[in-house]
Amino acid sequence: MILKKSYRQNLKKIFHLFLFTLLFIPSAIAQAQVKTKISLLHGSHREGKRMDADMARWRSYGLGQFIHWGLYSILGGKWNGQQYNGAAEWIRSWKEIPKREYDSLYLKFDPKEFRPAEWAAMAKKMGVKYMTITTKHHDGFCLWQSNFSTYTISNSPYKNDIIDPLIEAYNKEGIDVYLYYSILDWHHPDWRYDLKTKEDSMAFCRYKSFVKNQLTELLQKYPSVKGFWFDGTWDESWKKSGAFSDSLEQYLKKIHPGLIIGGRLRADDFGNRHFDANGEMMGDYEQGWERKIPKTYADVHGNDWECVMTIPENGWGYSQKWMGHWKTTNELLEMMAQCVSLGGNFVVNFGPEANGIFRPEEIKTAREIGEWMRQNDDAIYNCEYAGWEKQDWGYFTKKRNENKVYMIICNIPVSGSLKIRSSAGIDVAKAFLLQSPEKLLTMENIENGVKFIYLPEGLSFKKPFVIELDIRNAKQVTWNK
Ligand code: JFZ
Repeated sequence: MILKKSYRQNLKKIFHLFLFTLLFIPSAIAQAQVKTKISLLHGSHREGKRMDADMARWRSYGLGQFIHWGLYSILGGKWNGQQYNGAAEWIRSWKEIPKREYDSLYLKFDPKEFRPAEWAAMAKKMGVKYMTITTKHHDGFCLWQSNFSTYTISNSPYKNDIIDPLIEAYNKEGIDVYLYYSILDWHHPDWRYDLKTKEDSMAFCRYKSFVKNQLTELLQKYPSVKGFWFDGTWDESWKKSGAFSDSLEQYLKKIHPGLIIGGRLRADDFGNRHFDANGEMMGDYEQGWERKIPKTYADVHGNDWECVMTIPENGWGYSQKWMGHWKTTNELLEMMAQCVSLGGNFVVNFGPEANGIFRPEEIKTAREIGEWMRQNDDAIYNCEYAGWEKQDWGYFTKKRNENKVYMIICNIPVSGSLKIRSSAGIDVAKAFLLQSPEKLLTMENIENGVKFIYLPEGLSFKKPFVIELDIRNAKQVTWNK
């Protein structure tokens, strides 16, 4: 009898345990899966955006200028009369070109027409708020007088530092300067693509010290720089150096508080780049939007970001022949509107000739963008994602901390009426063309938040144009960010 009873009890226990397993274990596993984060020593170190004043300034720029200038500018995409089909600044990697000959080009770098004040004046007129210049591209040639290399401007016929007067001229115009620096270095004897042998690791160790020395030197020489734009970080050697790049970033920020570094410098413990193994962005802003623009706000995952764009199809350094489609000013303006509407900055690249002169197409583009900016920059500077549903006519931007939403219109519907749908709780008090604030536009309410805004008849536009919406009831509303 006793035996039988305990047997029954045991059965009951087993049954309960079975039930428990059935009911709770799967949900426990699911919960654990949601919560489990891979523990990383060198992943992202911050949740959400950087909220300090330097980053707020970066966020307000809207428009920037990129400059690619170096030994490749001498060749302009051609070698021995043959056209290189890749990006002009990559020509050294072409099998047609003997490396020793490319590496001797510094003996010809003598930009007699280089006038930093004119470069800065052009940029100022274009309306850019920040500029990024190649201090050292993949070919390894340094445009500044570095004490850690002989392959620098000091040993060219020009001799003078390029970076110093450029920073001075741009800063004088109120434009912030950032330094492009390629980790990948085709010239340096200690650069390695991968670390396969002990010798590789030793050489790369020396290379890492060289990088640290050069970056320290740049910050010491040019204390007004706001950040670095790192590139050439895709090779195995660097991907295996996550601990180093992490400590390097922290060190640079320590010696230069406020420094801004994008997500293209580091690799995590497993060699992931841009985003760590948990999908978190490394660095201060997402640096992967290269010649492409996100389509929706969800695509930027709540991060700060910047898009860098070429005017020709591809190619950043000067090319005698611009390949593919050349973007028109209107196309670039629309791209800028799209970027700002999704909370990013838009950066247009320039590739001056080796003598220091910009090609006529670039001068024209800069002038035309500047003409547009002079009339419409309210909709660009210090603007953010509005949180309103995108409409076919163009892009919404919102002035940070103000009750102003802008419509940047790139396509006018044949009806002449522009549909808007504001966020819940937000109403539009008035709408007017930025160019004529005294003439209010007619609005028609359709349903909750949906309105039509009517354009005056007979208007015709050859460029994107802006309507300002003064919004109300904004105080009760949390912006959808
Ligand atoms: C790099 C360089 O190789 C190029 O010469 C230029 O300087 C450009 C701005 O940066 O090219 C890249 C880098 C990253 C991507 C594409 C091209 N990317 O993330 O897709």
